[in-house]
Amino acid sequence: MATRKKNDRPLAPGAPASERPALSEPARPRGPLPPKPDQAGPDTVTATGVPTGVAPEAVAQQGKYLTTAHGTRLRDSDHSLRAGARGPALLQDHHLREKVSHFDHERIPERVVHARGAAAHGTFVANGAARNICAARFLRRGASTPVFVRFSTVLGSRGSADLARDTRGFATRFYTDEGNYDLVGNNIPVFFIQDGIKFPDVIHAGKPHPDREIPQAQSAHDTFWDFVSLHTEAQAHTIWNMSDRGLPRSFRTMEGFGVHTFRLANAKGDTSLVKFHWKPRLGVHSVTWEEAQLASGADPDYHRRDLADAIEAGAYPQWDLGVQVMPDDQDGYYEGIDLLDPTKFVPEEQVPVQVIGTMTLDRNPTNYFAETEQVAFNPANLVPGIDVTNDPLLQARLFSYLDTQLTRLGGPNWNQLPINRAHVPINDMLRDGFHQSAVHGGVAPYRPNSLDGGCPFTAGAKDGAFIEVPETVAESVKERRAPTSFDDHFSQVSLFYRSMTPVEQDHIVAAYSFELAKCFEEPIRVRQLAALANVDAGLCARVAQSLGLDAPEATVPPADQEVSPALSQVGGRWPLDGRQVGVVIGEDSPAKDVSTVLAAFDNAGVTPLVVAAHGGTVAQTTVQRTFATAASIEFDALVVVGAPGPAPDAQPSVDAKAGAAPAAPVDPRVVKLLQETWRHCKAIAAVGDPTALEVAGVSTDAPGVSVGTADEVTDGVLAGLAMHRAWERFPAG
Ligand code: HDD
Repeated sequence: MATRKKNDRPLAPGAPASERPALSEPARPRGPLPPKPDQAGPDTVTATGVPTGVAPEAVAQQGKYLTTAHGTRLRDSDHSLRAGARGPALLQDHHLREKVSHFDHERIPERVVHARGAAAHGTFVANGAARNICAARFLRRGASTPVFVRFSTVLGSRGSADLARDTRGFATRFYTDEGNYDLVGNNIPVFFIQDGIKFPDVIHAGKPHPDREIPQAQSAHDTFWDFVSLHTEAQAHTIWNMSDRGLPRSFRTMEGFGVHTFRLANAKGDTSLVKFHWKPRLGVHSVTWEEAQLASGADPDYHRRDLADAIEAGAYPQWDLGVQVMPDDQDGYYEGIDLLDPTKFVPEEQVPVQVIGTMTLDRNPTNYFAETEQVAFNPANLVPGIDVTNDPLLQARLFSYLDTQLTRLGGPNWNQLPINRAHVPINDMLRDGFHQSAVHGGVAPYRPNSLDGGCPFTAGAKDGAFIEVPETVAESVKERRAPTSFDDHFSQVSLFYRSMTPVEQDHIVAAYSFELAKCFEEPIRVRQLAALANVDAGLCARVAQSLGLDAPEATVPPADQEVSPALSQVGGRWPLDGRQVGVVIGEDSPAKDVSTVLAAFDNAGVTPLVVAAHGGTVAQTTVQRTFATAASIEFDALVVVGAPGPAPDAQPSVDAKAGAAPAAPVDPRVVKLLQETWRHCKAIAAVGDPTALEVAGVSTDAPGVSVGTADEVTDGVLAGLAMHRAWERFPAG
C-alpha cells in the first residue's frame, strides 16, 4: 500500500502553482509490494504443484461435509424441496436451483481448433548448451523448470476420436522464473499457409461441411481438397498429413516442432536464428491406417489413455529439446531456404539439431477441465533472450491466441486461472473485467503515478526486462504482397516424398488415394493430381491409377534429387517403455510358461495384458481382457501361450450330428486378433503349440514371428518391439 506523503494532500481548487506538490515522478523503486491475492490461489497447490499454504482439506470435494457454493453445510442433496413427497417442487429450494443452474453452465466453448487434447505436467532440465546463443535463464545449465504440455488434434471437436488422420498440436508451457514461455508447436515442421490471414480459410476448408456438419475430424472431403489443390502452398503440409506422421502411435512417440524461425539473443545482444525441435526418446512411430480406423471405433481415447497410463505406470515420456542454429544476417535466408516461410523446413543433414535440454512428463492433471481445458497458450508469451521473427504466420498468431481466450474463457482475466498463472510475481496495471479474482491494492494503476510511490517501475536489461531485438526493417513500402521466394510450393514436398522408404511411400499413396476417393467432385481430384504431378511423377501415377484417372504432366521444373534421410521414421531400435503386449491364454496353457512370459515382459518395462475366454482366473493367472473386450490396437505385439481353445460357448451345430464341420478349433475372436496383428506388422509369437497362428494364416517363418519356448519367444517379441514393426510384411493380406 502506498503511504501518503505530506505534499500529496489534495489541493484546494484554484491553489496557486507555487503551492502545488512537485510534479516529478518518484525516481527510485521502493521495495516489492506484498503478494496480491491473485498470486496465492484458493487451491492448495498451484497448477504445477507448488504449495500455496492452504490446508488440503479446504479443497473442493476433499472436505468432510458437503456444502453449498457459499459454504453452508447440506443435509440432503438427493431430493428437491417439495410440497409433500408427491407434491410440486418449491421455488424456495436454493440448493436445487444452485445445483441445476451451475450444471446448466458447465460447458465453455471448445477451442476453435485443437479442441481435442490431453495434457501432462513435468519438468524441463537444461544442459547449458544454449549458453552462447540465448540469455533465457531457464536454458542455463542445470536449470529445472516446471512445464505443462498439451497435445491435440486440430480439426476434430472435443469429443472426436484421437486417431483421426490429422496434424497433432504439441504446446509446451515453461513456468520460468522470468515469466511464462510458451512454445506452441505441432508434430509437423511446416504449415499449410504462409500468412496468418489465410488461417480462417484453411480451417473453414478442413472443418466439416457447413450444411450437414460432416465429416468429423478428418480431411477426406471436398472442401479440404478444394482448398489445398487451389492454394498450392498447402501441399507442403498436406503430404506430411498423408504420411505416417498423420497417425502417431502415441503422443509419446511424436516429434514436436516450433515451426517458425525464432530469434535468440545472448547476454551480449548477439543474435541467431533457430528452429526448435522436440525429439522423443522413444523414437517416432505411427500406426497403420487400418489400426487408426479400428481405434476410432474400439477406443476413441487411444492417445489420451496411452499418455495417462504410461505416466501412471512410471514410464515417464521424455523429449530432448534441440535447436538448429542459423546465422542472423537479418535477411532471413539460409542457403537458399527462406527462413520466414513457414511452409519450409531446414533439412537436419544441412543444419544438425543440437540438444539444449530434456523434458520429462511425470504427472497427470488432477482435473481435466481446470487444467487441460482451461490452459491458454500464447506464442506471444516470450522471455528475455527469445524473440519472434517477421514470419507472417507467426505475426498473426501473436494477435490470435490472446484474442480467442476472450470468448473461450469468458473475459480478460483468464491468466489468473491457476494453470495459466505465472510462477513469478505479477505487477501489471490490468484491472477489473469479468471473473476478476485478484483484490488489487494501491490506488494508482496507471503510469506515471506518484500516489503508489511510482510503482511498479519499469525494468532495464540488467533487471531482466524483455527487450525486443532491434531489427532493421528492410522494406518500408506498405503493401499486401509475399516475397517471390514464397512462390516455391513444391521443391520440399518432392524432397519429403523422395526421402521416404518404400513402405512409407506406399502409405502416402494409399492415403492420397483414400482421401481423394472420398471427394465427390471430380474436378477437385483432377486438380489435386495436377499438384501431385509437380511433387513426384511416380506418386501421381499411382494415385491416378487408384482413382481411375489419367496422370497429368508436371507444370514446374523437376526438383533436384537430394534426399533427407532424417525425414524417414523407419529403422533403428527404440526403448520399450510403456509398450503393451497381449498374452492370449487358454484353460490348458501351462501356468509355468505363462508366468515366464509375463515376468520377462515386466522386467523389460513392457506391460503384458492377459487375454482369455472369460474374466477371473485362467491357468492360475488373473485375466485383464476377455476375447470380447480385447482389441488388437491396444497391443504392440501378441503372444499365444499354448492352445487358447475354441470359443467357450461354441456348441456343436445342429447339423454336426449330420456330419457338418465341428466347432472351430480356435475362438474366432483370437483368430481376428492374430490376423489384425499380422496385417499391422507387429510382433507375433506362439509358445509351444502354433495351431492358433496357423488357423489365422500367420506365416510362422515370416519376419517378426517366433514360435518356440517361453524364453525364446519373449526374446523375439522384445526384439520386434524395439524395431516397432516388421514392415517387410507390408502389405500383408
Ligand atoms: Fe494455432 C491453438 C499450433 C497457426 C490460431 N495452435 C493452437 C494449439 C496449437 C497450435 C498446438 C493448441 C494449444 C492448446 O493446446 O491449447 N497454430 C499452431 C501452429 C501454427 C498455428 C504450430 C503454425 C505454425 N494458429 C495458427 C494461426 C492462427 C492460430 C496462423 C491464427 C491466425 N491456434 C489459433 C487459435 C487457437 C490455436 C484460434 C485455438 C485455441 C487457442 O488458440 O488457444 O487462437
